[in-house]
Amino acid sequence: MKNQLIREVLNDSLFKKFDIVDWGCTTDPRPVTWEHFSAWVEKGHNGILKYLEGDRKEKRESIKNYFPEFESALVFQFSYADQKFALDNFYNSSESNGLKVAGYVMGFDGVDYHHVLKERLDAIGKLIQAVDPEVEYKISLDIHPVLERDLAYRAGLGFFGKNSMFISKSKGSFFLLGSLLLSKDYDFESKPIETDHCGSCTRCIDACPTVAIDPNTRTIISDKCISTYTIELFKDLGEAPVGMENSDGEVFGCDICQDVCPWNKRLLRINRDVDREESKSETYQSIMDFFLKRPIAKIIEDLEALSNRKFQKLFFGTPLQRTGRVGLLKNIRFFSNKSKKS
Ligand code: B12
Ligand code: SF4
Ligand code: SF4
Repeated sequence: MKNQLIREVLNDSLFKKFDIVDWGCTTDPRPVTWEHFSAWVEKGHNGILKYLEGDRKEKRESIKNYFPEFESALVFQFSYADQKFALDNFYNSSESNGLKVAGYVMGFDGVDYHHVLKERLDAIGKLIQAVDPEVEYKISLDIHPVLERDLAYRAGLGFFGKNSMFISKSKGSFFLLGSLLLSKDYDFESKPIETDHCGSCTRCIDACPTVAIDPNTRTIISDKCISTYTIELFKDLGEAPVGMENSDGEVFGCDICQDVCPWNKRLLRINRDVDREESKSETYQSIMDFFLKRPIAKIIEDLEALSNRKFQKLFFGTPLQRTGRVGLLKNIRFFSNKSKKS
């Protein structure tokens, strides 16, 4: 009975409201790719991402290490594909200054998805608790010690691409994953495990400017990845990944290995008639106006003149806060130096 009522809560209008393009469930707390992940860390491929080592690595071996009451997970795919494609239209326009931020940055009106999706997941958790007050839940959203791609795989939502992205045949890869870990199993119908759909394609591997994809293991060598350098490295230590000079203005995150993927191109093609407008939100526009439309020299001048505190205030609640003023200056100077050299 409760199963039925909760199933009714998880309805299409809720999913539409929250940009959820697919969802699934799994009851197994143990990742099937644990050995794969562990070997990646043992090889040191996590690089500067020290939070994936030691205890925090071990915790990922079972969801029960994070949430002992775990009985099932509801895994959601939150799409930002439309805003990503609108952003690409902007990059191709004469208004663009040539700098790029990753699609997910602008995908939630310029607001940090950790805030937006946490609210959505909490709202769903509360709806479930309204039906079953005894159920407890915990959120898994990026920063929690859960192998999220593995969880989504077990929920039958897609496959692991050679670019290491979790890909859905019908939704591409421009979505984020977020899950509700529940202390009960409602016995929802499960989806079959998806098979690999990369075939002989190597487009992502060929397109990665820094050769960060290890084709044998389908993993990323973190320190070579532009995403790591531009988001996770907050100081200017003078060493950008070799090959970054061949990238295309990526100053916060990188979408290159997804842009070339046929599964995203297909999504764009089948939805070609969708009217994609840029968000009108103030936060979105403030990032566009400051970073993506003005001459690069002027951006550098303004960032140099700002205090760290003022920067944090200006970009409060956006993904850019993570890297901060100094980290962004490092990234933007890289492209300024590059264009001076060429
Ligand atoms: C650390 C991290 C990073 C690191 C390392 C990325 C990486 N690929 O390992 C850096 C900073 C580089 C990064 C970059 C990005 N990230 Co990130 N990141 C994470 C984080 C926190 C952990 C990932 C991790 O453990 N990596 C280690 C590898 C070994 O594990 P994995 O990525 O889960 O990959 C699994 C599959 O590769 C699988 N597998 C694949 N092939 C095969 C083959 C065999 C035989 C087997 C057994 C297994 C297997 O096994 C792995 C272990 O489960 C997750 C959130 C989370 N808690 O999981 C987000 C996450 C993976 N990131 C995400 C995003 C959006 C990005 C970026 C697109 C952001 C951007 N635009 O710049 C890029 C994409 C780069 C890329 N091509 O992967 C999303 C991905 C959503 C999706 N559709 O896949 C996640 C899930 C966050 C979220 N909640 O949505 N990220
Ligand atoms: S995100 Fe960019 S740098 Fe990282 S693996 Fe993909 S293409 Fe290479
Ligand atoms: S570009 Fe090709 S090889 Fe890479 S993830 Fe997409 S389908 Fe797989």
